[in-house]
Amino acid sequence: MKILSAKVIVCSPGRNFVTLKLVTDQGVYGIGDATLNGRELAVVAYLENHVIPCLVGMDPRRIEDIWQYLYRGAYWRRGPVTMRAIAAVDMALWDIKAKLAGMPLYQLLGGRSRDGVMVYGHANGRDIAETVDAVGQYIELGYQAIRAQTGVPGIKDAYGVGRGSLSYEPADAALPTVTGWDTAKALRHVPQLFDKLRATYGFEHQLLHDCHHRYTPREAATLGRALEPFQLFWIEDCTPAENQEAFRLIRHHTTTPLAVGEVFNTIWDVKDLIQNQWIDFVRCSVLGAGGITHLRRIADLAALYQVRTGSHGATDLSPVTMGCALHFDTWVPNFGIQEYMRHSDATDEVFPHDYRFERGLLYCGEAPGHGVDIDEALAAKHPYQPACLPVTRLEDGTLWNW
Ligand code: EZ4
Ligand code: CO
Repeated sequence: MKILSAKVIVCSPGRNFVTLKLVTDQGVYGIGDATLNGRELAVVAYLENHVIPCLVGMDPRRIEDIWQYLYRGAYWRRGPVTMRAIAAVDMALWDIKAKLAGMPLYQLLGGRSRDGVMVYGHANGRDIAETVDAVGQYIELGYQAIRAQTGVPGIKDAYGVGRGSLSYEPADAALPTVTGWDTAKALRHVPQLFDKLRATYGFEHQLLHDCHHRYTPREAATLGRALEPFQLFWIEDCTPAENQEAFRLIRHHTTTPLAVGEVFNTIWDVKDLIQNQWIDFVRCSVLGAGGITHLRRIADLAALYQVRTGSHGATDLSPVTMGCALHFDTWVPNFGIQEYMRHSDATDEVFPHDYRFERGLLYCGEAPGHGVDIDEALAAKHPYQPACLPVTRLEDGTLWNW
């Protein structure tokens, strides 16, 4: 059995997606997601110039060997471009293998560990009152877990705040939008949001908050302590994690659960965090961390240290990644939670899928494979639109972490 051909499909049904399609000589095909938000065309070039020429003619059943070939064989290891290209191939190969077996993907991973997958939605508002209303809307939709972000007085476009609707799309312009940040203001304001949310809705629902790499370790520890009375499910990316040891200080000063990992590419990015139990949730995704083959290694390491998964699932991860993630989450024993930022109707139409939302849980389908396809004719009607993530500057003009 051979990979006959491969192609990269770039489309923009409301936002950009890069999709890989692998076709075998037996007619079975597989689909993978290769989207790298704001840097999409770098992965397209990597796949077209450096991966696809090697893949054609290979045996698609050799998933592990192909993974090693693309990782070790590149000599240049890791990084978001390489690892997303590998992830796309890996998703497509698992899709093919599961279709050949006539089974939904989770069966190949080891079978079902749960009925459905708890997801969290994104509530946001320009001020605390708007965010409280937005959380209420998610509760009415049946969500059990909700991430809450709010505008902060004196900060221009604080992270995670949309422009008048429930969802928000950070990659909003062809060149980066400039947003603002002020840690002192955020540290005073964010605890007031969660105080109000608990006073309004009680403690039944899980509440989460994304700090988006903005705080220093000491500031993050201060925030974690201030939020302890409100019993959050986690604070996410509370400090940048190139230096994993930065989490030691935070961990030793607060019992608020810590989550990190959406920008990580490999197990090496989380090794110290996991082995020292400095975090509670590892947020690597199938797309970001080299596909199912590599993510299961991360999850297995995490399980040894009672760290649970909390897969990244923003709108820049296509329905293909969501399909793979839900099969993975349905199997993985140390599952924590799955992020679920709903895709637009236009995106859902381009990527027909069989997962479904019910009472706060997502359920993967039972179709053979990962259950997500691409309608190529429809995709062709949505051509690529350059779109960048924003940058952040402090009040004095200093560039900060977006
Ligand atoms: O900013 O995926 O938890 N979710 C997030 C996302 C990220 C985007 C970046 O492409 O932090 O909204
Ligand atoms: Co995040």
